[in-house]
Amino acid sequence: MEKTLSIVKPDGVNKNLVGEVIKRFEKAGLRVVALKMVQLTKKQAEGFYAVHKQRPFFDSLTTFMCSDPIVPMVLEGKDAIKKVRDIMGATNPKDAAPGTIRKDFADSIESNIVHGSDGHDTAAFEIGYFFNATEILR
Ligand code: FUP
Repeated sequence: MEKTLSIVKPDGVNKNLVGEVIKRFEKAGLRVVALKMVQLTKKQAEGFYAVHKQRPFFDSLTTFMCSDPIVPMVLEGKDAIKKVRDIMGATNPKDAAPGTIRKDFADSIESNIVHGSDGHDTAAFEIGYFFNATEILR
């Protein structure tokens, strides 16, 4: 069993897609083991995306991520990290495969509805960024 972090981003929350995103994960056999709604500060968004600090889109991305509430969640299941990324689709919705969340709902490479951890180390960091041990089902 593997755990990963996903986030319904501000555009997903504003488009009323919280349930749709969770439904797609659950249909794939993933289990929600932690869930909350929060609005990040700019500093918190910058901390979450610290790996992208040098990238040209960093300021715009972190401003977007704190613009409205988000719904972070921990998902558990076999190959959870890869499953979530397959269900999300490519970062740029123009490149995303049919039937993926980003292909179906995203407006742009920045406003792309959903986040998913891209590896074991990032999953551990990102889960810990939003949830403490007592908030995750065991
Ligand atoms: P992903 O793992 O698919 O979310 O993509 P990345 O980790 O490469 O990028 C994180 C976020 O930065 C993306 F979800 C959206 C944003 N981004 C841009 O705004 N512009 C870019 O050119 C690349 C990423």
